[in-house]
Parts: sequence; C-alpha cells; structure tokens
Amino acid sequence: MKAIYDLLLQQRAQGKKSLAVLIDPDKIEKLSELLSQAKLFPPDFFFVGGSLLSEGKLEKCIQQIRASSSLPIILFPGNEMQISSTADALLLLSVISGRNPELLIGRHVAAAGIIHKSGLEIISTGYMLIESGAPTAVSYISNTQPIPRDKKSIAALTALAGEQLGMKLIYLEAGSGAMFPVPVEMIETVRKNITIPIITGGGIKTKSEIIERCRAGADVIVIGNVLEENPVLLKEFSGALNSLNKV
Ligand code: 1GP
Repeated sequence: MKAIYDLLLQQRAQGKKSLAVLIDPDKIEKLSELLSQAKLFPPDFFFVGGSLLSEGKLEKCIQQIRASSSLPIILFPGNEMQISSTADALLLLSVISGRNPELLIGRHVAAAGIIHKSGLEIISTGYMLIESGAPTAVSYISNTQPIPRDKKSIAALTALAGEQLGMKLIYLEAGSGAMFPVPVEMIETVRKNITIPIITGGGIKTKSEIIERCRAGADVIVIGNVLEENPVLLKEFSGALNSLNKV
C-alpha cells in the first residue's frame, strides 16, 4: 500500500478533500451496516480508536473492517494500549493544545518500543482540542484545557509551533459528540498559517458542516458518532466530498 502520508500530501496538492470514518471499537453495534454502506459509498480512510476502550475489541474491530474493505485503516489511539500491527498507520498524537507533559512526551516514551516493533507507518500529529460548547470525554480524559473557540490566533500559533516541531499533520478536534464542531473561521486562520494537512472532527453532523470546513482549508473530515447511529448518512457525506472534489 502506498504510504498513507504521501497519499495525503498528494491529495492535498491536488486540492482533493478526504473523508475518514471513525470507528470506536466499544460501539460497534451497527458496524456491519456501516461497512455495507462503506462498500457502496467508500470514504477515504477508516480511523479506529476511542478516548477509553473498555472492552478489548480493538483487534476484532480491525479484522471486521479488513474482511469487508481494502481501505486504509489508521489508528487514532486514545492511549498506548490501542496499538495494533494489523492496522496500516498510526496517528502519533501529541496534545499540543494542552500542557500535560504525559500527553506531550511521557506516554510516547512508554510506547516507543511497541510502536517501533509494530511496523506501522507513524504519522506525527499535533492534536489540538478546541472548546466545543460543553466538556467532552477527550478534554476530561486528557486532563487538559481546550483552546477557547474564539481564540483563532492561539490556535494558529499552536499549529504553527507543531509544524515547526516537525509534526506532519494538525488535527483540530472538537471532541467526539461535541455540541459544536471546530469553527470554520478557526480552520481558515490555521490554514493560512501552516502548510501541512489539517484534519478536523468532532460534532460534525451535516453535509453543509463538511463542505464549509473543507472550503475553509481542512483536508480530512472525520465523522464518528452520527455514522455510528445512522450509517445510511454515509451516502450523503461521501456525496458532499465528491461534489467538492469534482470542482
Ligand atoms: C474525531 O472525535 C471525532 O475527531 C469524531 O467526532 O464522533 O462527534 O463525529 P464525532
């Protein structure tokens, strides 16, 4: 398989936007239905992970996706226990919006050996939590404060620092099930200040929210909750991406 990061850069160079479906292995009641929809209306990637996995279903979940699809599977780990060599790549997240040293370097040191042995493609990712209307699982679990929604310049400088530190992606995260997705204006400002690809997710529920965020400069849109609840929405969401990519 072509290296996933190279693929992202290539797509970015062509102005192509991507859709990633986030699957939380703890919530896979409708996974078969979602995978059937993904055959008909394929996203670009599957992301797999969650803030807290309590049921040890990561491997089973990856196997189930593999059995039904040849799309890349990217780990989006809530912690170092969510690493599996059966995926294709790992977003190595550093929570650069926060000041929790464990999530900036501590856990990375603990997991470095396992990650190295996994053979996964490692994509160093500056992960930025953005305030989204109410506390989210990710802000609670990470024990960090999100960047206020109206502080575009803090977000832009944080993303720029991430790029200067050598990170390959910036992930603007409102949090799973967020009340409000990351503001469009914030994505626009971050886009103007960095050159690396931008991923955004958290609380995105509609086609227009996808389109606005892509137009603002996001390269990858991640959707979890609404597709978990209602897999048939994938048709509409991948249609939105296709319409943007045709222009
Ligand atoms: C990925 O956490 C998000 O960044 C997914 O959020 O579950 O709200 O779509 P939703």
